[in-house]
Amino acid sequence: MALPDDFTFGVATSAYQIEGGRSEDGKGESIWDRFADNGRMPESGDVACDHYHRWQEDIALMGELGVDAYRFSIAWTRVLPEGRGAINQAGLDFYDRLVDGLLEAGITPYPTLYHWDLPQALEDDGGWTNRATVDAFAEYAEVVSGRLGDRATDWITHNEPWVATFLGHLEGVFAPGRTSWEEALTAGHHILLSHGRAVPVLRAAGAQQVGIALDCRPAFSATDSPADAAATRHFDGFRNRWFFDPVFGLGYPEDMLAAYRERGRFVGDHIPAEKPGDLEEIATDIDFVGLNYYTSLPISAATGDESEETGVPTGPNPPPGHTEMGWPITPEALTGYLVHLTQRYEPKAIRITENGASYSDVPGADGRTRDQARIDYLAAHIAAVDAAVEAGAPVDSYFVWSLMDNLEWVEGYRQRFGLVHVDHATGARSPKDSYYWYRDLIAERR
Ligand code: IFM
Repeated sequence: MALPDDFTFGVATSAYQIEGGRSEDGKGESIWDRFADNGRMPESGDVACDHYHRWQEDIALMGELGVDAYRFSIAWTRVLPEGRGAINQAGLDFYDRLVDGLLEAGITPYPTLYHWDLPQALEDDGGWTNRATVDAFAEYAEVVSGRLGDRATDWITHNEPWVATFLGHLEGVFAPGRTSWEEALTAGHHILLSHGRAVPVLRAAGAQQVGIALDCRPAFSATDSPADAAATRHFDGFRNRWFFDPVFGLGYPEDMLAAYRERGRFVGDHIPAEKPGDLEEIATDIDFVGLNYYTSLPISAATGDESEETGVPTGPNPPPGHTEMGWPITPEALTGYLVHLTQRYEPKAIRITENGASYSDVPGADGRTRDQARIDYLAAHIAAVDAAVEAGAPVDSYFVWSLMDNLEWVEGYRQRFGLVHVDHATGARSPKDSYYWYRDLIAERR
């Protein structure tokens, strides 16, 4: 392997997907609590994996796995139940204990400030469409890093702004369920701006490495036709460049601004939410960019240049070459995309902050979960990262999504991404074959 000796191997989770403890110890309501209450999900995260109570068991599982680092997210409403103002010390205490427990186990904590669970109180005031939420986010960053910044050195501001922006504010299939271009472009801009505003706040509290986790869908043209090539370029702008470009100081892509103007998404030269100085703030210096990678897809004019045709989630036995999310398995595109990011943006470092696969294997009569398909997926993608490093991409970390089976948002609990099986009726955890495979890979490299 070309991966350097100090390469970091980790696992990732997020608060709403694992914690449960919905209203415990003063936690406030988030937009996902409300979304679930409104019947927009098959199951809620009220209990999830009950990590709020079982966190010590989960740290022990990570300790045995031998990971270097654990990426988790903070529930904003545990810390600031109303989004800003009164601080809930009990919520901070939870993350304080978690960080101490991780450090005692020799695992580096990687807190992510925002994995989509906006306080409902802020949503009631307009949420991310309201510029005041940018200030609220900076205050939240200050409160959390003020408590954890003496021990947590590696921080991520946002997880997957594309999802929060477009699934949450344009397609309305994720919380908060808004459905307008104007709101989506405004929300996305404020999310990016809040990233830029939070980075210096985190640094002031002691953070040494700060970045943002951007998701991507590398796209390739389904045919050689000029129409499909144009659709692919537009899709890449919509899905990828709209976030990567401003974070790396290139501003919003000119071709997309022109296309959005032409399609009547906004009037004027800039998206209306953008104020002088915003792009400079968004382009604040970061230490790494996180990349969440799962799949890539062919684009054609016929399938559309703004709809994500990644496939229909299935049950067990997905079509060959697909995971149960319906996503094509395309590790080679990861190598290509890492090289592309390196050339286009020259990041100081790239961290694969998520990569993994959904397969619903469960323990057999002997208690063993034979999830060979997940092992194959992970092995192929780690090899793809290795190839990218060989080609010069500065990738220094890889996090499996996910430590354990959890709430896959609007898919509920049926989609299982974990290295550890979770029986959602009892909360019982049991490591799958992939867990032992990953453990051995890490051990062998050491
Ligand atoms: O479960 C999600 C996670 O919350 C964000 N990235 C993609 C994962 C799988 O869909």
